[in-house]
Amino acid sequence: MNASAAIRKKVESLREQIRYHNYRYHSLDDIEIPDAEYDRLVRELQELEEEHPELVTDDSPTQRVGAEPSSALATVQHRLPMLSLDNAFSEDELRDFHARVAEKLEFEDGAPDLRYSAEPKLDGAAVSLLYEDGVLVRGATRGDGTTGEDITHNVRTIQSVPLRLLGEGFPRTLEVRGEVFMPRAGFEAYNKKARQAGEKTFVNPRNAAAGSLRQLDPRLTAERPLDMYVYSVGLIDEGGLPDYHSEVIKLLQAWGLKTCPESRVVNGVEGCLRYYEDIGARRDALGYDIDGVVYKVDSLAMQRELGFISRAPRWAIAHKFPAQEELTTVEAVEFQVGRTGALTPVARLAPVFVGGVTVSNATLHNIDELHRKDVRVGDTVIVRRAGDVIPEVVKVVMSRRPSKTRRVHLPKLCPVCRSHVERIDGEAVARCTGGLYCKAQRAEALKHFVSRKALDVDGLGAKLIEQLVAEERLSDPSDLFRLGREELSSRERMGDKSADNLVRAIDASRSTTLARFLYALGIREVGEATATNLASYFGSLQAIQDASLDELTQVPDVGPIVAQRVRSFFEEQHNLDVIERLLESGVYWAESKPQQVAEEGPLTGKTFVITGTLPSMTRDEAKALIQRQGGKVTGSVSSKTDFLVAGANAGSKLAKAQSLKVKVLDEADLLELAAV
Ligand code: D41
Repeated sequence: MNASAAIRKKVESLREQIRYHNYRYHSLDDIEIPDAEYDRLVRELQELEEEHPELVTDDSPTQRVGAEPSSALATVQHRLPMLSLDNAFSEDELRDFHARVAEKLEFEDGAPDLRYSAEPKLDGAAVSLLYEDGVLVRGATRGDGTTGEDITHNVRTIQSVPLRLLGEGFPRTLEVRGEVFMPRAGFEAYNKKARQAGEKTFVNPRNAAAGSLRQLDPRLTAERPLDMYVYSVGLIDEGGLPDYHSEVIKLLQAWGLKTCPESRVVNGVEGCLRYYEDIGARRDALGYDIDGVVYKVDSLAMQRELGFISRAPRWAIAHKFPAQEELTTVEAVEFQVGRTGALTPVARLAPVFVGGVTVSNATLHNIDELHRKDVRVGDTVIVRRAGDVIPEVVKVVMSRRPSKTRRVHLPKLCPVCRSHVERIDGEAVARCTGGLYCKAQRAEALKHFVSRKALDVDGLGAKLIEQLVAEERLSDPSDLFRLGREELSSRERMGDKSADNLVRAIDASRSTTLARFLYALGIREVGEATATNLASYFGSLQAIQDASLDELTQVPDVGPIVAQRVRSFFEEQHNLDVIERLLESGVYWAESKPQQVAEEGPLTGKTFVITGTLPSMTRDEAKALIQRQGGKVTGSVSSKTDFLVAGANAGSKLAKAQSLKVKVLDEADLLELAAV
């Protein structure tokens, strides 16, 4: 049957896409789509070419699977081709493989106990090492199996590759093959460093390994934490080998080559499947990325008998794990509010099967990460789900970005309660300021509200609070004071007596102190000590509410960040409403006289700012000293500042003071001025 114009067009389009991704992968070391997607493109093209052989051309990517050697590295001809591996994507495909093996070997009983050597399928780069008289003379990439690239200078930098074999008895010429990979810890550490230095990071450990091997400068390769496991013998000359693959592996190990410690001999398909399960369960703990397991018929005589078809041996197969990376599209970017008010951007995705489950949400961690990856609605993205880790967006496929997309911004208002969102300079996390008011934070905030150092309601446990919040019985904290004993005693594990006690405890908690109440509000950074300081300094809630940033920083222990938190809290109308309703419900305390520090002293009338690290006291101690002597301490330098006290590593405040001609003191000057 002749191919239609539509099929010709499809075939050409697939070829173009595959060539493009080959180039990205091999030449640029910068992949755009996950492997599984690339494999599907190739499979689709192979199938179309099988159905329509007249469409096959010499330059089709299927006729040259693998890499084109980079022009800068010398090419190497593999005298014995490096074979490829067939894949099994399911148990059925594995059973089919075994059935073919048993049939070809003329087993009548299906060979239930046939010995296989099983090992993890490392996700790295296939490499050939050539030893002459025990000396490493050449390293080469697999390339397309026939022609690879000379990477001798780079493999020599890998610590686990012996430059000279140990012991004796090895063939005069010995070519071994294996996988070069980057262990996950090394990969993470490398990327962390690169990120800090503002350099390019690797998308995954496999790319890192392949990219590192193709460096022209071995000094660069030497800095990469590469490792290599050897998994087979290629060419040999003047020497023999044992009868079983598993014994060959032991021998290679004895000669100083590194082999995978997880390799095992197993019996029949059932043994293979148990091995697959076991490695699958331990996949995340292995320390390196694998994408499946490889089974090899253990007997070399049987291997010879089985031979190969086209480029793949009939005696080996790769049993793949479900792909951990897939492509999908972003339908929305939303912000989730956590129990502590942190906003986390989340990508809502077109559902996709990845890492063994269907995924429709992926975390973007925080707003910086979102902006770094620049994920937009409508984008095609790579999602990754490895092990039990929450799915994440790895990167955007920029070439597939539709026209007219918009950058996603941090919302100004909390998506749950419409309170203002606050992000303190230099912090990765943005937070809702709604605390007790915000539904997402209510249960957590209420647990804090009733805790021992706050309003101290005895007998109101975390479980009960969560139940009551879920039932919307505590949609406002003041609802606490309207809980009746009937509704409480009707609950599981809550008798009349404990319900009575709880109602009494709630009632008693109305009488409190300003410090406890402030602490109970759950303002970020306002712990018990800070709440106590604020309460005694200002004496009344109203005074704290009315205090400016400058006034707040007068309080011992309160710096600019804490002051900002307090201001943001009281600027939020929702929070004032919550307080109002609590007071209406009968919460009360005795107010006291403000105990503002300013005593008369040598520093009376003078305003100070403190910055940097002082030689013998902390900034808080310096602040206390200034206040004891009648001075005032504020958080930022302005024309009203009289003195800047600067220690080591003073930054922008010092520069500002100099530009405003504010007098700068060191610790000794301060001590002198304070007359101590
Ligand atoms: O871990 C691997 N990636 C791996 C790859 C392995 N453990 N064994 C392998 N065995 C072979 C044969 C059976 C052909 C000796 C392989 C590969 N081949 C292989 N790697 C890349 C292409 C083929």
